[in-house]
Amino acid sequence: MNSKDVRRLFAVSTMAMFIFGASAVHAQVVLPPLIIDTDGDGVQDADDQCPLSDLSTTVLINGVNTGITNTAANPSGCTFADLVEEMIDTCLEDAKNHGQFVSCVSHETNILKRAKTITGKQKGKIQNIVAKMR
Ligand SMILES: [Ca+2]
Repeated sequence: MNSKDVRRLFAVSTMAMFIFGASAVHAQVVLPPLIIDTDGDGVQDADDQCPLSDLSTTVLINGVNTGITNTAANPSGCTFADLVEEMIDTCLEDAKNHGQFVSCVSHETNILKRAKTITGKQKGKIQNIVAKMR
Protein backbone atom coordinates (compact mmCIF):
# COMPACT_ATOMS: atom_id res chain seq x y z
CA MET A 1 0.00 0.00 0.00
CA ASN A 2 1.58 3.28 -1.09
CA SER A 3 1.00 6.66 0.49
CA LYS A 4 -1.69 7.54 -2.08
CA ASP A 5 -3.60 4.38 -1.17
CA VAL A 6 -3.21 5.15 2.55
CA ARG A 7 -4.57 8.67 2.04
CA ARG A 8 -7.49 7.28 -0.01
CA LEU A 9 -8.23 4.65 2.65
CA PHE A 10 -8.06 7.32 5.34
CA ALA A 11 -10.42 9.57 3.38
CA VAL A 12 -12.89 6.75 2.77
CA SER A 13 -12.72 5.61 6.40
CA THR A 14 -13.26 9.15 7.65
CA MET A 15 -16.22 9.58 5.30
CA ALA A 16 -17.66 6.23 6.40
CA MET A 17 -17.26 7.19 10.05
CA PHE A 18 -18.89 10.52 9.32
CA ILE A 19 -21.81 8.94 7.50
CA PHE A 20 -22.31 5.74 9.46
CA GLY A 21 -20.12 6.05 12.53
CA ALA A 22 -22.18 8.44 14.56
CA SER A 23 -25.38 6.50 14.19
CA ALA A 24 -23.63 3.16 14.67
CA VAL A 25 -21.96 4.31 17.88
CA HIS A 26 -25.15 5.78 19.29
CA ALA A 27 -27.53 3.14 18.02
CA GLN A 28 -29.77 1.93 20.81
CA VAL A 29 -32.35 -0.77 20.97
CA VAL A 30 -35.66 1.00 21.50
CA LEU A 31 -38.05 -1.22 23.39
CA PRO A 32 -41.79 -0.61 23.30
CA PRO A 33 -43.04 1.14 26.47
CA LEU A 34 -43.64 -1.27 29.33
CA ILE A 35 -47.39 -1.54 29.95
CA ILE A 36 -48.33 -2.49 33.49
CA ASP A 37 -51.91 -3.41 34.33
CA THR A 38 -51.71 -4.80 37.86
CA ASP A 39 -55.38 -5.74 38.22
CA GLY A 40 -55.73 -6.95 34.62
CA ASP A 41 -58.82 -4.84 33.92
CA GLY A 42 -57.51 -3.55 30.60
CA VAL A 43 -56.64 -0.07 31.93
CA GLN A 44 -52.90 0.39 32.44
CA ASP A 45 -51.82 1.49 35.91
CA ALA A 46 -50.65 4.90 34.70
CA ASP A 47 -54.27 5.73 33.73
CA ASP A 48 -56.06 3.55 36.31
CA GLN A 49 -57.82 5.42 39.13
CA CYS A 50 -58.42 2.02 40.79
CA PRO A 51 -55.19 0.07 40.10
CA LEU A 52 -56.28 -2.80 42.39
CA SER A 53 -59.87 -3.16 41.19
CA ASP A 54 -62.32 -5.53 42.81
CA LEU A 55 -63.22 -7.77 39.86
CA SER A 56 -65.65 -9.97 41.80
CA THR A 57 -68.77 -10.98 39.88
CA THR A 58 -70.98 -9.37 42.52
CA VAL A 59 -70.52 -6.43 44.86
CA LEU A 60 -69.49 -7.40 48.39
CA ILE A 61 -69.75 -5.07 51.37
CA ASN A 62 -67.76 -6.08 54.41
CA GLY A 63 -67.67 -9.62 52.98
CA VAL A 64 -71.46 -9.79 52.57
CA ASN A 65 -72.76 -10.39 49.04
CA THR A 66 -75.19 -7.67 47.95
CA GLY A 67 -76.23 -9.72 44.92
CA ILE A 68 -75.61 -6.63 42.80
CA THR A 69 -73.77 -7.55 39.61
CA ASN A 70 -70.34 -5.94 39.44
CA THR A 71 -69.40 -4.13 36.24
CA ALA A 72 -66.28 -4.27 34.12
CA ALA A 73 -63.91 -1.39 34.73
CA ASN A 74 -65.01 1.95 33.32
CA PRO A 75 -62.54 4.03 31.24
CA SER A 76 -61.06 5.31 34.54
CA GLY A 77 -60.31 1.72 35.53
CA CYS A 78 -62.91 1.42 38.31
CA THR A 79 -65.58 -1.25 38.69
CA PHE A 80 -68.91 -0.67 40.41
CA ALA A 81 -67.55 -2.65 43.40
CA ASP A 82 -64.64 -0.19 43.59
CA LEU A 83 -67.04 2.75 43.67
CA VAL A 84 -69.22 1.15 46.37
CA GLU A 85 -66.10 0.40 48.44
CA GLU A 86 -64.97 4.01 48.07
CA MET A 87 -68.42 5.23 49.14
CA ILE A 88 -68.35 2.97 52.23
CA ASP A 89 -64.79 4.05 53.12
CA THR A 90 -65.63 7.73 52.72
CA CYS A 91 -68.73 7.37 54.92
CA LEU A 92 -66.68 5.47 57.53
CA GLU A 93 -64.04 8.21 57.55
CA ASP A 94 -66.55 11.06 57.77
CA ALA A 95 -68.92 9.59 60.37
CA LYS A 96 -68.43 10.19 64.07
CA ASN A 97 -70.64 7.22 65.01
CA HIS A 98 -72.54 4.27 63.54
CA GLY A 99 -75.73 6.32 63.07
CA GLN A 100 -73.93 8.92 60.99
CA PHE A 101 -72.27 6.17 58.97
CA VAL A 102 -75.61 4.51 58.17
CA SER A 103 -77.11 7.91 57.35
CA CYS A 104 -74.23 8.72 55.01
CA VAL A 105 -74.59 5.42 53.12
CA SER A 106 -78.36 5.92 52.98
CA HIS A 107 -77.84 9.37 51.45
CA GLU A 108 -75.32 8.06 48.90
CA THR A 109 -77.44 5.06 47.90
CA ASN A 110 -80.47 7.34 47.44
CA ILE A 111 -78.38 9.29 44.93
CA LEU A 112 -77.41 6.04 43.16
CA LYS A 113 -81.07 4.99 42.99
CA ARG A 114 -82.20 8.36 41.61
CA ALA A 115 -79.47 8.07 38.94
CA LYS A 116 -80.86 4.56 38.20
CA THR A 117 -77.43 3.07 38.92
CA ILE A 118 -79.09 0.71 41.40
CA THR A 119 -82.68 -0.37 41.98
CA GLY A 120 -84.69 0.35 45.11
CA LYS A 121 -84.27 -3.29 46.13
CA GLN A 122 -80.49 -3.06 45.75
CA LYS A 123 -80.44 0.18 47.73
CA GLY A 124 -82.34 -1.61 50.52
CA LYS A 125 -79.87 -4.51 50.46
CA ILE A 126 -76.87 -2.17 50.79
CA GLN A 127 -78.52 -0.21 53.60
CA ASN A 128 -79.45 -3.44 55.40
CA ILE A 129 -75.86 -4.74 55.24
CA VAL A 130 -74.43 -1.42 56.36
CA ALA A 131 -76.85 -1.18 59.30
CA LYS A 132 -75.47 -4.48 60.61
CA MET A 133 -71.82 -3.46 60.26
CA ARG A 134 -69.88 -2.86 63.45
CA1 LIG B 1 -58.53 -0.87 37.83
